[in-house]
Amino acid sequence: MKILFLNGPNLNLLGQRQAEIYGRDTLADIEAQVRHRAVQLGAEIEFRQSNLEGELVAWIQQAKGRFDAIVLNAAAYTHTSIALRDAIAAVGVPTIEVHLSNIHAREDFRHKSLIAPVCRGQITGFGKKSYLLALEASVDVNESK
Ligand code: CA2
Repeated sequence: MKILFLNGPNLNLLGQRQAEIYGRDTLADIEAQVRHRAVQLGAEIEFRQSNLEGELVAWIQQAKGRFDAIVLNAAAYTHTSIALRDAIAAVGVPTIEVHLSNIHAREDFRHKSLIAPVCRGQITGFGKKSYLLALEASVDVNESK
């Protein structure tokens, strides 16, 4: 089973600023923890980050036939991107929306996720654990296919 982890804009800054919201781990730290758990679950993962909406769209399109699930932290594009939503809907690869912070407990503009309706589910608010929960969910989604 192959799972693609995609991370959107500014997540490359994790661990440097706003630790009170997003925690002290860098994205590389989170990747290492996801990788460790993936080995235990017998899953193969690929982990990517981009600040560009079009690059994220291209990666989602290319996931068809190559990955069994996508875990997507679209960051700010969560709240704005019809392009990401259309790409997720078009490829039909089960996609799990993930967030470090609880988007529903923050500013009003973060409450709305444009991608949620085309995702299998949303995991939000558990810090780096959100990624580990999303990994487990991806494996479950594929095992119950
Ligand atoms: O909680 C999440 O995971 C978010 O997807 C993070 C996004 C935010 O726009 C979403 O509403 C919720 C922001 C990622 C930016 O991360 C930074 C990390 C350190 C310093 C500055 C930004």
